Amino acid sequence: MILPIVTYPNKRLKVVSAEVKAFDAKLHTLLDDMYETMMATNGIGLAAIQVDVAQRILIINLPEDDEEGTQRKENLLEIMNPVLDITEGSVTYQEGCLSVPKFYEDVERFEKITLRYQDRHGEAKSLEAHDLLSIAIQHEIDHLEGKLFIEKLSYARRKKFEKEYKRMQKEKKAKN
Ligand code: QAP
Ligand code: CO
Repeated sequence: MILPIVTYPNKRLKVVSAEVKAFDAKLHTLLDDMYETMMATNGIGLAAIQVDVAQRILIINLPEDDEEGTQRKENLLEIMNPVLDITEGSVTYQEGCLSVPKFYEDVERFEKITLRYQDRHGEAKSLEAHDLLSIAIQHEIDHLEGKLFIEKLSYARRKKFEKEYKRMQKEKKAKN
């Protein structure tokens, strides 16, 4: 089932998500629905709070490195209760977010991270990530803390964003 995406400035996005404790059929249905929702909206990463579930759940499905940039389900990462262990370096990448549609801006992140988490069965896992995967994980972990990438912008860029975003919302309203 495709779920509605919560978009900025909805205050639900500011909620700090709670630890996942039940690794049951309900969680699995949510993970499947999140995947379907992400695919339907052309996303590469999604946190549960973006579909209004305040639990520490995120999924990531990066496109292949080939020309088509196909997303393969076997590359899907399902991450519950993530903890960053080691962080290194810094990179800047032009980020977007399904909850902030049609807006992209440069954000600085750690280049390399080491992560502990649980899979859909509650099994402990760990992962070393760099490049786009590292960026995506950090972006999604921020959602679990109620943070959006636009909060990382400079004051001037944030103001420019607010102005553009408001104008876009007005245009959308006029069309409806
Ligand atoms: C987070 O972002 C991310 O504005 C996932 O109109 C960001 O999937 C991971 C999207 C940067 C890695 C690097 C955004 C789709 C998707 C939009 C997304 C839009 C349609 C964003
Ligand atoms: Co996001």
